[in-house]
Amino acid sequence: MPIDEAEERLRVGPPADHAAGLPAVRLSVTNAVRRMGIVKATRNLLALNQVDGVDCMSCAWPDPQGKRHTAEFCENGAKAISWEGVRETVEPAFFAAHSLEDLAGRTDHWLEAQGRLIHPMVRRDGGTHYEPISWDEAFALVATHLNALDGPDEAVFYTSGRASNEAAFLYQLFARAYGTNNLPDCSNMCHESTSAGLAATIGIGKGSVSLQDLHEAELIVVSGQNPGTNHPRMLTALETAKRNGARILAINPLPEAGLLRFDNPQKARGLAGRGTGLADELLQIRSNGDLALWQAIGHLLLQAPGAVDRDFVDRYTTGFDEWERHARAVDRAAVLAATGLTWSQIETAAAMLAASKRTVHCWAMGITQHHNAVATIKEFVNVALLQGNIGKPGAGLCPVRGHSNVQGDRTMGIWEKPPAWFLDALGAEFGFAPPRLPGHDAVDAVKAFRDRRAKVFVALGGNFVAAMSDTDVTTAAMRDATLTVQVSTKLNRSHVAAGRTALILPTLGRSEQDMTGGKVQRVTVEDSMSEVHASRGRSAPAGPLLRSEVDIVCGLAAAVLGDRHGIPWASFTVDYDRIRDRISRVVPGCADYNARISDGGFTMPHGPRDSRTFPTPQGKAVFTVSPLVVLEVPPGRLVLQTIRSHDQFNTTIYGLDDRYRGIRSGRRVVFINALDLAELGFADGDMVDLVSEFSDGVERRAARFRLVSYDTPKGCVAAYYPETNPLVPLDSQAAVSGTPTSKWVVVRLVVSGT
Ligand SMILES: Nc1nc2c(c(=O)[nH]1)N[C@H]1C(S)=C(S)[C@@H](COP(=O)(O)OP(=O)(O)OC[C@H]3O[C@@H](n4cnc5c(=O)[nH]c(N)nc54)[C@H](O)[C@@H]3O)O[C@H]1N2
Ligand SMILES: Nc1nc2c(c(=O)[nH]1)N[C@H]1C(S)=C(S)[C@@H](COP(=O)(O)OP(=O)(O)OC[C@H]3O[C@@H](n4cnc5c(=O)[nH]c(N)nc54)[C@H](O)[C@@H]3O)O[C@H]1N2
Ligand SMILES: [Mo]
Repeated sequence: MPIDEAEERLRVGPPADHAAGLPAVRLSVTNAVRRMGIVKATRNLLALNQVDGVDCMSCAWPDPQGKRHTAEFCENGAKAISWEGVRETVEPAFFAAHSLEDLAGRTDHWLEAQGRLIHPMVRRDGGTHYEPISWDEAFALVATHLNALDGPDEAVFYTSGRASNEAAFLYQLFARAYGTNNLPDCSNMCHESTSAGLAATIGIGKGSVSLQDLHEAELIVVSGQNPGTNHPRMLTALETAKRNGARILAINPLPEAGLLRFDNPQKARGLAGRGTGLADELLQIRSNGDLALWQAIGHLLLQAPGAVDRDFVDRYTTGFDEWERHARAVDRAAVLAATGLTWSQIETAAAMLAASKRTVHCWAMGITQHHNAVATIKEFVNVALLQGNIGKPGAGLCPVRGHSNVQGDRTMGIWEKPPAWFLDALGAEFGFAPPRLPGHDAVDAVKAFRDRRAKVFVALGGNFVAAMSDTDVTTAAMRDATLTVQVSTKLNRSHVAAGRTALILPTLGRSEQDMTGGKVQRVTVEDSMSEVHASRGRSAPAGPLLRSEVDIVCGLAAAVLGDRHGIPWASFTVDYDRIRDRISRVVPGCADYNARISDGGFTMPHGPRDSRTFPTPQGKAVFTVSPLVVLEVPPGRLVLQTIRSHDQFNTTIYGLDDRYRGIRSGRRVVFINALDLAELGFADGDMVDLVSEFSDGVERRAARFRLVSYDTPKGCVAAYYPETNPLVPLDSQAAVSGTPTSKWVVVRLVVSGT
């Protein structure tokens, strides 16, 4: 990946001790006006997250019920909507002037900063440039390729979590009617471990809380999450909970600003001071120490008077005795080695849990992107079950999702391993026999292209090449595809590292008015707390040729399938209510879909949350036993975690600053403990290359990072993604979920250029 020249101006200052406040408001508004102009900025920002407004695309945090603020958005939501609403457009002339080779030499930031894609483009086999193509010809080209494959499993249909429920439902229908379950999505790299861990224990792969539960909690545990940057509106909920008397326990290797204090920009009081203190305790745990920590906490809770909800355990769970035996025998030395904490710190945490009758457990990527992520999540569940913290007000499990509709996409059937009942319902509704073999997840998809078992890649959004692990392997694999099709809003690495024939199909963003079929259409999304609601774009589309995702999926499906199975693709584009009628008959919990979203939305059913019914094979919630494995790091090596800066959305780099961590004008930094610097013979400011070491014997390298002395546990370093993705081996995956271990990469540092 090319390196930004601006990196030369990289400056490092002290990290912030609190999040948001006045700078956040000022930045979000000036940014929006600069990118969109004042009229569009005002219209878009005021519609964000309002009833009948635009659902923010920056994260999956829910909107408050009832009264909302006039400005119901955060700094990063404003960035996301401004980034979509930019005035710049990428015309066909741009592609005539820039060959693929030229584009390959540009940075990710530069590519996206060119503006909105507005014309369908094709790179023909052997061509050096993208050229314009008509929609009809583009659809026909896809049909020719897909219908010439030896079998439907040679095609892969990827989805990024921004797609609406309507687009996602039709897209999986298209893939399955074509004949494959090859439906990898960004969840495979994100919360897949959560879905696996929760399904195995409480019977449903989704969180069990509402916003109100956070407000009413006595204790909120925030593990492996940086809400100040990635879910800023969660800070408002934490602030409310604090005001109601809650305590907060943060578990994170880094003292993230948003976990420490929050200066609420929506309150006048917040504009002046340093706001509300959030975390009462911060455990600076070593990377991947969480499984050990929660086993130790379980052990201590068994001995704490009144900490166990025996009645809940007896009535609603199974497997307790075995878990108890294992928890009582926990290996203290192993816990201390894995966590890097002292026993008394762990006792403090356990005492906070013991004292709380209503605890919410929140978590994100610091938990899910590890080798034993699924086991860790099951251990959260063990402790929640032990204390009866599921299915009562103020308590529960709260995986905090990333992409704004990643949860809804899964509900709509974007899943490479669909359950049989879903396929039965889909087949019955549309009169065909869906394929039954499980499909490829994200990692398997790369391997299938690498090994030439797959040939055509279709992406509904996202930036697969940059988001995936092992960038060099992924890039080579995708370049080998006979056809890649990207439905996109902005130019990115996946358009450059494209197949031999490559299509870019430009689409409307969520903030734009969708007039498909000649009427105003709305779409729906499901947030992290299973609330489904409508989103309606307001601003004029970036270009006259743009089509909605629904329209593009229907165009592709009609061209590829013709009238196979008699699915009325064209009719869906006339009125999205027709799609929702179909969803209501296929997806449980979606009855009366159209009526209920017109009425402000609804909550998807969730047995454990609603009635303490656990849809597991045993009919009860399941205590599970996971062996405590302490991962070894060879001498002189460090564990790298790959994280987001405050100025990016996944692979979209808005700018080169990370205000909260004291970084300006650069991204190629490695945060490292001062003791490691000294031990390894380096100093703050030195330039190094990172070399990752893995059991396959391959040494992967990423060049030119500046070392930054930082408050991170000894042995644990951090650097930004996607620059570090070349270091994550494709085979380095979480057990069971297959998620790339983006938070556990063993590296050594070498002096740059040697
Ligand atoms: N502005 C903005 N918002 C976003 C995104 C974005 O890129 N920008 N991305 C969206 C998406 S798709 C997602 S999934 C979410 C991601 O939201 P987060 O999960 O908050 O994202 P990361 O930056 O990966 O942060 C991981 C956190 O886990 C901590 N951590 C790392 N390893 C461990 C560990 O072993 N144990 C513990 N306890 N903690 C650990 C890190 O120090 C860091 O604070 O945000 C969503 N929202
Ligand atoms: N090393 C490392 N790798 C990671 C992670 C990590 O923490 N560390 N995190 C992982 C996680 S949690 C995730 S979710 C994935 C993210 O993986 P993806 O979802 O694939 O990637 P994004 O960067 O969110 O995709 C950005 C692109 O989406 C397109 N886009 C934006 N809006 C729209 C829209 O409305 N419609 C359409 N069709 N396209 C749109 C634009 O063209 C933009 O360039 O990355 C994963 N990769
Ligand atoms: Mo994500």
